[in-house]
Amino acid sequence: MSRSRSDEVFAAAQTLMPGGVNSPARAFGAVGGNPVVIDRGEGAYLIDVDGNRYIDYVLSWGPMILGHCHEKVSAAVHAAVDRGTSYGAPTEAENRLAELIVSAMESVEKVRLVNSGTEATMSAIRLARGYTGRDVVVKFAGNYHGHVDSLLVAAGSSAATLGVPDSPGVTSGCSQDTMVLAYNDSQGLVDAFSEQGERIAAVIFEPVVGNMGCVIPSDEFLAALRQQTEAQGALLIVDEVMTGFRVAYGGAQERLGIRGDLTTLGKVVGGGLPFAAYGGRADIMDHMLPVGSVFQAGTLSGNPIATAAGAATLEILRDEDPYPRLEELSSRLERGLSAAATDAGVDHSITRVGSMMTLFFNPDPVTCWDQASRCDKEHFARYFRGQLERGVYLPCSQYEALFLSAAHTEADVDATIASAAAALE
Ligand code: HOZ
Repeated sequence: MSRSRSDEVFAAAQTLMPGGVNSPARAFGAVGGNPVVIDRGEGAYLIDVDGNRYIDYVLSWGPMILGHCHEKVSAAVHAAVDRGTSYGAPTEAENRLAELIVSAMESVEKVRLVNSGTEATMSAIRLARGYTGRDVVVKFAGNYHGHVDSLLVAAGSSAATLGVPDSPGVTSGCSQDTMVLAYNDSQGLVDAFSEQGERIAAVIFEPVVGNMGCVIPSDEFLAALRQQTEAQGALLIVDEVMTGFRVAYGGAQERLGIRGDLTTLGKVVGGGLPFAAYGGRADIMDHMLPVGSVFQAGTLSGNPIATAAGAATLEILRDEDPYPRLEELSSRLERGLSAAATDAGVDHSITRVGSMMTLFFNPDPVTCWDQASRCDKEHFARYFRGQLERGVYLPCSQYEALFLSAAHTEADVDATIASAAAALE
């Protein structure tokens, strides 16, 4: 497969942007070689600037649950563009999307629309601190909540992939009120609350982790999160940027039967446009300015094009309910990948929740960062490159989940399994 044009474009990009990318997750730092430069998306596929076609399991790192260029989403975006691209004033379109979010997610009574997952988590943390009058925030090693200074500590995703889980530039002042615990360690959480409970404003967590690969919380851990925060007057922030409208229409909270005080959303909720949101109990959300006094603002917040894409996407998900089919398709891929790895004699474990999944090059089930960090990353890199050469576009890190879309077919999945078998040999 030739990618000469891709290499040319990327060489130019490196002279213009640090590392040639606008987000380090896209650099192939952990797998070697140059990133593929994309020309366009079509349903479940990406086509690069050399004309090569790939089955896409990155899906823009999650948002494109309907596949690329869904007819109705594209039509909604075109119609919105024709009415103006930004007004910086209230619109009916904001109500429409806010209403969809509030009806989908039981724990969200009021919502604020913003532009990125980072902005959503940053604002939710500020609100939690403003509401409780406390400073400390608990997060879990290997969870990633965007590049918020105070949360860029023991962070997953590209921060872990590229070796900066604690980034330079984050001052000790910013991170001194962040307490890092191990995911799925219920006792650790109980101990932290018994020692520092009165100082803890919030616990933020990924209800299904996607940013150290796909990792599932135990029932015991979920129960401890709710009990400890409730008993000690701290807020539970469920970071559903990756899982919201992805693992179920009502997100991980619906799927796992949990309820947070605040929820952060991004990715699917914006239908592929820069859009995110945070919301939760009305009495907490009303602490935001202009009702309350916690500050957060944004020129492009609730942008009409982004809200059009988001609302169209959610309406399709609500009306067409692709989740049962996504479950079947994803389970077929899980079984096929696992069988291919077993047949090739590769030590592995595989974790899946709905249409997000990770094949870990680790014989043990991965339940926390300690275990995730022990994966054979060299082997992952060889597998990644083998799949890419065969036209399968996977996340370029062992510490990211792959995603399926409603546009994927059984034939795509079977082709992926066949190419995995060849790549794993
Ligand atoms: N949140 C994304 C992956 N976990 C990162 C996407 C990006 O940085 O481009």
